[in-house]
Amino acid sequence: MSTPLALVIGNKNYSSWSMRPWVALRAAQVRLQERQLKFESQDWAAHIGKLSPSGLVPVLWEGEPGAGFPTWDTLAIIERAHELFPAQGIWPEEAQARARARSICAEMHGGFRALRGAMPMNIRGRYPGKGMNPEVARDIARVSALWKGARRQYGRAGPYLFGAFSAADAYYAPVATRFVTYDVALAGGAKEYQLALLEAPAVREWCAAAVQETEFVAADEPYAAAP
Ligand SMILES: N[C@@H](CCC(=O)N[C@@H](CS)C(=O)NCC(=O)O)C(=O)O
Repeated sequence: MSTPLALVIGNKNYSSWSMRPWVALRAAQVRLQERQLKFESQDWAAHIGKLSPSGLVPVLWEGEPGAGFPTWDTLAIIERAHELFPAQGIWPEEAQARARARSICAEMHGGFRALRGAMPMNIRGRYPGKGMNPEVARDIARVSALWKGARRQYGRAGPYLFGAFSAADAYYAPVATRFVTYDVALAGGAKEYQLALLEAPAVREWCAAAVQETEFVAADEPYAAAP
């Protein structure tokens, strides 16, 4: 029997970094336990030190969470999962497509700060028009161009960036939900791709759980007063 895997995640409504590997591994049919630590909870305070070397989520554990082998930070988790399950399509199969997918994930990982700062992920929230400014508009234009470019060049075999669902789609799933939350208008191919991404089964599953969560985390809610 192979080593069981567990992913430590935060709130499904707010934690975009948790969403990415969860969706990537779910879409790749990787069997995975989930250990959720809600932000600002006693559970978080009591367990984050043992469950996360960096003090952040997500963390992938091979074996018992807190005792097995941890991999932390989203891109490292995706790469580790790809090494463990090389045939599961976590990255595109063709070498240049795989390189391009890694580029666009790395660009998300280190960039789009204006968009991420002004439009934090909040799957259940609806704040049309909030957060828009010239820097955010530039980030949105770049996301849109990047989506359309990957679709045009690599996406012929399916509805996703590289045809079949891959880690690149998981990386942009929290962006697709932000565009709903803040009612960001997209045109043509970018809109089509956003809708396909939101309909992907793993993305739907995460979002369905996210909208059930009721915790209010002020740090992730710049446009709402605490209830
Ligand atoms: N670069 C990290 C970022 C992880 C991150 O910032 N996680 C946030 C949640 S989305 C977190 O753990 N926040 C808790 C805190 O700052 O105390 C990754 O890719 O996993």
